[in-house]
Amino acid sequence: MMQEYKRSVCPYDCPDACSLLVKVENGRAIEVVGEPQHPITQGKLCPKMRDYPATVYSPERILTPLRRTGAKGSGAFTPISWEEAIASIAEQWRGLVAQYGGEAILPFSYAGTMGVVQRNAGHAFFHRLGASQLERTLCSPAKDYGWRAIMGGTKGMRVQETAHSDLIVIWGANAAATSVHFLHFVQQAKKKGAKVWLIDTYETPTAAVADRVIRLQPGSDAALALGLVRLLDEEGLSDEAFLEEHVQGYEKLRQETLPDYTAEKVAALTGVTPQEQLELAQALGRAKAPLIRMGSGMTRYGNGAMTIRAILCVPAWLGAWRHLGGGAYGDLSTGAAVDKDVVLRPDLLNPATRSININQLGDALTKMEPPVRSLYVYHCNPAAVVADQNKVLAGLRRDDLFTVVHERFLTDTALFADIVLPATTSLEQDDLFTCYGHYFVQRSPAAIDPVGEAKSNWDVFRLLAEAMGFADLYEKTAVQMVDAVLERPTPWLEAAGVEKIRQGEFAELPLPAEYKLQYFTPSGKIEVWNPLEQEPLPRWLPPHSDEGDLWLMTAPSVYGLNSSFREQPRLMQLRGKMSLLMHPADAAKRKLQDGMLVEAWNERGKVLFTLAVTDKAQPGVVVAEGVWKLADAPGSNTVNALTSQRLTDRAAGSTFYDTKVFVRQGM
Ligand SMILES: Nc1nc2c(c(=O)[nH]1)N[C@H]1C(S)=C(S)[C@@H](COP(=O)(O)OP(=O)(O)OC[C@H]3O[C@@H](n4cnc5c(=O)[nH]c(N)nc54)[C@H](O)[C@@H]3O)O[C@H]1N2
Ligand SMILES: Nc1nc2c(c(=O)[nH]1)N[C@H]1C(S)=C(S)[C@@H](COP(=O)(O)OP(=O)(O)OC[C@H]3O[C@@H](n4cnc5c(=O)[nH]c(N)nc54)[C@H](O)[C@@H]3O)O[C@H]1N2
Ligand SMILES: [Mo]
Repeated sequence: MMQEYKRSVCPYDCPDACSLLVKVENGRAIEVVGEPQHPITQGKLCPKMRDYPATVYSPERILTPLRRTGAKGSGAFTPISWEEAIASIAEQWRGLVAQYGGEAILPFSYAGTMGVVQRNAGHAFFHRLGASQLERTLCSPAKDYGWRAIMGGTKGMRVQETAHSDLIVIWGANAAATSVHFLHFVQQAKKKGAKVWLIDTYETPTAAVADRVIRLQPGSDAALALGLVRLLDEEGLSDEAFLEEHVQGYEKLRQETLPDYTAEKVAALTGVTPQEQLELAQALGRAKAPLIRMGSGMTRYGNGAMTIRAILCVPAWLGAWRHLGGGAYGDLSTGAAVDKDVVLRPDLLNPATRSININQLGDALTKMEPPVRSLYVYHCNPAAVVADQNKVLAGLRRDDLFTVVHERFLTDTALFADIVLPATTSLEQDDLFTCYGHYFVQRSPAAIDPVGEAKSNWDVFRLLAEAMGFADLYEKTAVQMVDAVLERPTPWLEAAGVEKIRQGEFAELPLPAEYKLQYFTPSGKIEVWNPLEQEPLPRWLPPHSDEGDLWLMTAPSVYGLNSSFREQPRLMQLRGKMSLLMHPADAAKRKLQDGMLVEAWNERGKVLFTLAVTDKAQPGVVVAEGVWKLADAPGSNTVNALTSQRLTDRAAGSTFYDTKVFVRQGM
């Protein structure tokens, strides 16, 4: 019996980007474990990845290309060969390009796999084709924008530093679901006596690690942050020397903004009592190394970027950056470590081609002129994960839309395809991973052969390029592409040790000593006042919000990742029913009972849920965890039928949480 352990990296869209060991026996992956030597993974995996072979060898994997034989969405398909599939796509596209130009075709991808080569495999192809561009702002670009507006190009903190903090505020992150390895460092800090505060809109599973939970009104965080800054001043807890030396415009914020944020006004906006505000301000002000870990929750609103700017005033006022373990971080940016242009080929892009925002697919497919006539979806499931589901589905139903979906499973999107192409999982493909939650880089060689006739993103674009007459763009194999990226190391990657990475070891990108006191902004200071911004000072802005008497939080599930992981029955069992969490007072007001079928509705749609009455929800805010598949839903829609195509204040991001609904008994 041939048995060996192979190195791999978790490909999912998660800040932890775990290093994996795959036990391969006779060519089959029989077990996947976390790499014990990796300082972040620490040998542990989340509940989703503990049985990754159940995903890889799921009986639901698509094994061959398929052609649609019934109505769109019906799921009637027949197997075809790769030759036939590629030839049909090329024929359709040649016709569309000749008649309407390349812009009639829209590529649609997001983050099914995070690797440098496979994630970006289609860019060169679609640039050359002259296809419409996709503005990929589905996740949390407002968070990055807010960071840059205050901190410029300053790098985020190393997650390991969390262990040295004595006061950790987890702000708008359900880390128990979305970043369990960050929680290792929180636990380490707690062992040394650190206190943990959680700021969220409901009592999430992360509350289990928190000493204090603050539940605030959705979209109100900027008011809380500015109120805290004002209280720090009032209590004499501000670090004047730090402000003087390192913070641009702090006097302006003091004079022009802070007087508005009295504890009473903040309480009215946020629902956080003046007493709680004071306790949090005192805890922050008295801590030696206070740390704020920012999730994405408060950034998926019409005021998302401004909210981050306001929150980042708090560590500046505390001088938290001086101390090991102190400061703040959200997503880290390691993208600059590798020269992605080898893959992305921006030189092939005609910048005049139209650009379509990923969050506005519904409008793009139903209203846009000249129309999108073909959609090519890869490693993304827009029918489930993109806002305004009814519009997206209406678009996908169009008979004149030629849709191709490259997928591992028959997702809600794949069900609408004219042609489905089978995709490999990460164990079956070569790639290179940077990440957004720590500073490690690692390559991930294929550990097993493709299951069935599945092909990787890169390999499909090789075939398509050949069929379209530009094979020259895709001469290299995926593994040669990984090598090509590593052959042109940036100085930062060089410093991590390229040879090690080439050999398949993980390596950490180094940060400069004193990195928390060097600010890569035009002034060299933390720019609380940023003259390049239309609004140079942060303030609380109202979110978009809708008609509706309850806020709807469309939060992540511990047992899924966006729409992924439905194929593992164990995880689906742990997830339970597709529920709506509601506070007992809200349920009583509507004469609703636990376990009842209820309908959440607003101007965009209605979705049936099983009601879960719980005081984990606060009055006025209901919660739906996870993105479900239509077939598993009690009604004919899932949660994104309620969310909107509106964008964030900056960076054109998604506003999933900026949603209100009415709720009544369902039928
Ligand atoms: N298990 C699991 N892991 C995942 C994912 C998943 O779906 N499931 N998704 C992955 C992806 S794509 C991403 S981007 C990351 C996301 O990870 P994070 O960036 O950490 O964001 P979330 O954990 O989604 O945080 C959302 C939290 O914010 C809260 N929230 C909503 N509105 C507000 C508000 O106005 N103020 C405050 N303070 N809180 C608010 C929500 O209730 C929720 O608990 O996680 C990744 N990991
Ligand atoms: N209501 C609500 N909606 C949300 C969110 C929310 O919090 N609430 N979160 C949003 C966020 S933060 C994000 S990032 C998006 C994520 O949205 P998506 O990027 O669409 O993520 P997934 O739902 O995980 O779907 C990824 C798909 O890619 C497929 N896949 C995986 N690997 C490969 C591969 O190598 N090749 C190919 N071709 N396919 C592959 C998987 O089978 C899966 O169906 O969802 C967003 N949608
Ligand atoms: Mo995301």
